[in-house]
Amino acid sequence: AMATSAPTAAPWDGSGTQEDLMHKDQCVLVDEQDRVVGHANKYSSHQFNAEQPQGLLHRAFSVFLFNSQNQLLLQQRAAVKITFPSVWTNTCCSHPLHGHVPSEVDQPGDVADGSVMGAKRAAVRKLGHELGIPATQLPLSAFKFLTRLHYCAGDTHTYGPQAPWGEHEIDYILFIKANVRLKPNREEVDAVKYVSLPELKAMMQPSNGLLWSPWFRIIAENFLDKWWEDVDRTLATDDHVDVQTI
Ligand code: DMA
Ligand code: MN
Repeated sequence: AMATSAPTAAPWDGSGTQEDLMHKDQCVLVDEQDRVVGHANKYSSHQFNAEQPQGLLHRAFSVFLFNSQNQLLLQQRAAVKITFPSVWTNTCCSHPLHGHVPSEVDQPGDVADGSVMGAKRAAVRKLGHELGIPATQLPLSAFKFLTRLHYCAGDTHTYGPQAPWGEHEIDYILFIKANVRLKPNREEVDAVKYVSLPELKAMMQPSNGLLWSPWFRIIAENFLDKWWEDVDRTLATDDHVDVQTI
């Protein structure tokens, strides 16, 4: 059934089933230097098959939202998500989309000066869609862009070694500190939880049996401690900003 939904002519309004969104959302395709090379819907860009064993490299963003006590908001993805269902992960992840006005597609200069307004606009849109956070509580100026990560991971946990889906992305990391109202969308999110760093470490112990997204694991294992150690400094300075390396 997955291959039969036709894209609709209606303007995107954030609604629809997971399968609709797989066809409507137009991801931004990039090369390894993060230069835009085209666009493709979420369905084709995330397909892992003989023709494209690593899918199509595209842009994404990952938001890490902290409350006033510097606790990180985690989400457990909904069981109905087609890619990476039921895993725990950072506050919100998605893709800047092609064809939105104002644009969600950042140009090289937007990365060089750290502004990445396209990624930030996409983040506000998706924090609203997934978690019901009002845009008024998420000023674009409150987001801090840290760096970009390039990673590739098949959804082997859900679908086995021949997973038909996966992620292959250049992921823009965005930090924000804000006290927000939450009204999770059941189509997207099964649970939310604020945690301190020690609480996260305990939660990630394998003996707990919880599942984690591959991108969150990579970030948690390699970067998160130093970014989270002093969140206020991470947000207020460029100490942890790297606009060069991908
Ligand atoms: C994709 O997130 C982005 C990353 C960084 C993994 P997603 O699958 O949650 O996107 P969407 O909710 O738009 O399907
Ligand atoms: Mn993706």
